Amino acid sequence: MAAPSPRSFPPGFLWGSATASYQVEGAVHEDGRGPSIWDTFSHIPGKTHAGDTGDVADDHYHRYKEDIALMKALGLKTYRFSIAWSRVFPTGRGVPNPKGLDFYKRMLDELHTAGIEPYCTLFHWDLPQALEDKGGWQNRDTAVAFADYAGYTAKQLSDRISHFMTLNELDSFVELGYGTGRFAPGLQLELAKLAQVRHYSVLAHGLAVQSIRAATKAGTKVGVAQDAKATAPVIEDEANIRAAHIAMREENAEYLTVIMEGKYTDAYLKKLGPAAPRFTPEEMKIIGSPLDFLGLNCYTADYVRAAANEIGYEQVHNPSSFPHMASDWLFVAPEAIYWLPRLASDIWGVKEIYITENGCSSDDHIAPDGHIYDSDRIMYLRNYLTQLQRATADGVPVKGYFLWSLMDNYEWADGYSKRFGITYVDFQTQKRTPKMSSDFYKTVIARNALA
Ligand code: PNW
Repeated sequence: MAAPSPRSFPPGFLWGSATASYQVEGAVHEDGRGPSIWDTFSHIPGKTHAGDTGDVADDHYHRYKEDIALMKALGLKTYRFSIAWSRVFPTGRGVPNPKGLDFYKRMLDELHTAGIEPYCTLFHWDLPQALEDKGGWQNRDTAVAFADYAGYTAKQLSDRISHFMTLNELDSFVELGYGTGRFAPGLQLELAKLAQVRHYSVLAHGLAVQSIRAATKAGTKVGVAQDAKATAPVIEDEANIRAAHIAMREENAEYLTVIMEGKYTDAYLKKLGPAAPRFTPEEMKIIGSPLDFLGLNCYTADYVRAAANEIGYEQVHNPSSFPHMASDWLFVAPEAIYWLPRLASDIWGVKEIYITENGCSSDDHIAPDGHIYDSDRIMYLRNYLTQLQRATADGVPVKGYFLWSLMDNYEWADGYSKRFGITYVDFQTQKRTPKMSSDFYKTVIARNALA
């Protein structure tokens, strides 16, 4: 037992790591898996870094036992993974493919043997291509199909999993997939159509909350994993903190706020004007279905300050000298992980929060002695965990933390050029080598504290 430290986390704090199906599994043609939009997109020349695809990725589909051994060596209490919809329903709906679920059952059994608690995400962006062919998230039917798949899958796995998340990062797959086109399916919709896609994404979440509840055994907990904008006060004084509260609701109006409140904010609808989504009161009730826990993915902050304008805040944009990690969007803003759960708990009274992702990319290299000295990742993690400890010490109900990621993997449009793992993966040989940050994280877990 580690001695209590002033920088301890609460007893029983759940230390974990996270991955996602398309980023690690590979085996894209195996056991009846149907194609997803990421198979299609990544094979279109010019869409991803160096034409990289997830065809093989970490070959986790075959190496999951080795990967769970890595988790065990770290002392992980929990592991967040996602299910590939098109393994379970190769065309998104209809007749299920039992071989697809068998893989997850094997993997879950191995986790349980290792004493690691699984947290399951039902959608981490790999939409079945057959559904995209019918309009994808532009089609309301996709939300219904998702709820059917989620309910079926949760029922099949209810004996092995007690925590389910519906969707991962709604704004990433909607805004980047249907807005800028940087992610699959690579569309650039006009604002009104995009706002309708946003609406169907939150509707899919709400419908799935209901179908998972109906299908699983009592005590099963349902949540979401959302990278809500962390509207941190640029200076922590009363006026700016008040501004951060307002900003948190408004900057997250299209996703987290509507999920928590079952209502779009007036300012959001006004801003969209004629491009506002079409919705019914019944849909809004479904979207606002109460959750058992809230998962927040946290990478960086959106700094705000008080302003004497109509809305009461303004964003403070980072100057070009603001430090960032290997990914140029990943500004180092440790207070994000204090303010994000704190504001969610203050505003919506959330009682159970998990940081479902936090981590960073680094230009990792193997040193002549075979080690990977990722001191910048350790710096990043130490600073974020210090702020997370500050949150728990202030009574913010954060129950666990999932480091992104257990190992280097397929970083979407950036392919294999950005490494987020605390384990180095040689993508030629599939050899895994824990980085120095693994040692750091192992120490934090063992002590349940920062030094
Ligand atoms: C999250 N951006 O994605 C995802 O949930 C993971 O799948 C991903 O690997 C991880 O964070 C690291 O990127 C994001 O460009 C991808 O702003 C891109 C952005 C943000 C989040």
